[in-house]
Amino acid sequence: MANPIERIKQEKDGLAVRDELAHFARIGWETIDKGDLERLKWVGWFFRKKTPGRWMLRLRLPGGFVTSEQMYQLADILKVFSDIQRADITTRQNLELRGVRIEDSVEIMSRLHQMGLTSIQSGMDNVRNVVGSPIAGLDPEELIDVRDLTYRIQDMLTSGGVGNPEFSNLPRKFNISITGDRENSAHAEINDIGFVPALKYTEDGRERIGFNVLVGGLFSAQRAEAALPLDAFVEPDGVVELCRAILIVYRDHGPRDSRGRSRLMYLIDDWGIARFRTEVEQLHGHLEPASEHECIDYEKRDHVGIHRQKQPGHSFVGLHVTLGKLGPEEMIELGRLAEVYGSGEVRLTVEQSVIIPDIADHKLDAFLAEPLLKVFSPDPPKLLRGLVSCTGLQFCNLAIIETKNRALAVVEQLEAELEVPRPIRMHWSGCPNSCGQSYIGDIGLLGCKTKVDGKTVDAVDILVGGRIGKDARLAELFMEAVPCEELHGVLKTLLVERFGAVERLVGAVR
Ligand code: SRM
Ligand code: SF4
Repeated sequence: MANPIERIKQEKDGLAVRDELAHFARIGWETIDKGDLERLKWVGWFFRKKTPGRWMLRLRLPGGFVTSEQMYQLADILKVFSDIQRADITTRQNLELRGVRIEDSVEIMSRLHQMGLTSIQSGMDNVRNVVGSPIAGLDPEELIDVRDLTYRIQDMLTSGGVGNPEFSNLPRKFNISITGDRENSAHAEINDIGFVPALKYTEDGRERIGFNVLVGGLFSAQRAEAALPLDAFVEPDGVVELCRAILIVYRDHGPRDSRGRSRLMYLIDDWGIARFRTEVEQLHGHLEPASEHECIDYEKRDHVGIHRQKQPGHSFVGLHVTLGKLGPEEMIELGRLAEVYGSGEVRLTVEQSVIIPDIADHKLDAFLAEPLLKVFSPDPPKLLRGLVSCTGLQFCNLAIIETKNRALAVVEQLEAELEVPRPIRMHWSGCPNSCGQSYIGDIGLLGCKTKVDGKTVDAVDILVGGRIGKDARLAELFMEAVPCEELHGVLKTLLVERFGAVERLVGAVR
């Protein structure tokens, strides 16, 4: 029996609402029926039950690349159309614009189109924002600059941003990651397809650079699973076609009965990886076996701070954006800094922060003295530096607990009390869906409820031990249903006992 979302899609394809926006803008949010409220996510418009009438608009920014001009224009959309004038950097290197009205959707979409951006197919049963290395083209040690590939994958998925019915009815959401650096900077292992750099050598010793391919990674309320090797090596020119073949196999054969077991990994469970590979080969043609020389050599960095680029005399500087929250004035300022000191480009990271590339040595001191860097620091305190959080109760329809404000309050308190030897990646999610990527945190938190003295209170499951980069592995459950009231004490003990934190001397500064 088809699940309710499958029925909605059978009645009318999600992408159909693309051509009906003027109608929805005219009739207003109160009159839009339930099916269309879901379908509007196919064009990036998310109805928010918490703020009826004020929607969230999720963009697509492959690889997290944004120009200064786009930052100015997006800030202007917030100023003109949003009541709360806020954007959030997401855990997929993307932006969500908050507080916008469907009544203004035609004008907003036209503005997006004019600035070369799209929000198409950014939600529901589509391929989400393609994540990639945020330091592509800058990193002195990268094997492949993946910028062009992130755009080519997106163009294939969305027919150049206008929408592609070929991939608008997948069994479920689908995530793609591609990196050419040696640190797995976009977390291949937690994506449905992950491309990681690898080398092969021909018989005459010539080096071939390409990617090994992982498949089936997912987090959901039911399951958290790292992707499996497909045993395939592909050269850069073959990436787009391999994505297409995998997607067609998933689209045509993926399970659709239950929303809870319809991600790609469930098809791989049903078939086994060997049959899945054979089915992909039947569409794609012969797949070359994976390379033994996979090039994830380092612990992943967060890219915060000053880093030398491959271009002599230039650096990229990573700025920490607390919990990914941006206001229009800050967006304008980021755009201006990128224009004045860099090359007019801002890059977003999966840690919900930003990178300004291409800063010439002679401009670096002046850049570092800019007032915005007091807010978006290149050298934040260690616990704050590793803090990531999903949207949580403030706006999310599925949230069980409030996240961002709570996460910040706990970290500030801990930061005042403890000296930690290194940044600790603390990843918060307001429910078990793990949008805040809790399973890759040193410490991961998943919102839930528990009972204290007969009263239901906010709580978290605590995960520990996620590792990223080389030898990535998912975090494991450490404590269940810890009431948020007790969280400070529990985290403090955990940081001391497992992460080498020590009490600060009274009055000590960091
Ligand atoms: Fe997510 C649903 C926010 C990354 C797993 N996610 C939602 C919704 C749409 C629920 C809703 O309608 O309210 C949330 C919107 C809240 C809002 O107003 O912002 C939401 N997810 C987010 C974001 C914004 C979290 C953040 O603060 O950064 C991230 C947006 C990424 C983007 O730009 O596209 C976000 N979500 C993720 C990730 C992480 C990732 O992609 O690396 C995951 C886990 C990885 C995965 O998908 O395998 C994730 N979100 C989910 C799930 C569970 C999926 C499943 O298979 O069951 C849901 C619930 C669902 O789809 O039914 C969900
Ligand atoms: Fe919402 Fe849960 Fe995702 Fe957080 S993890 S954004 S609360 S669905």
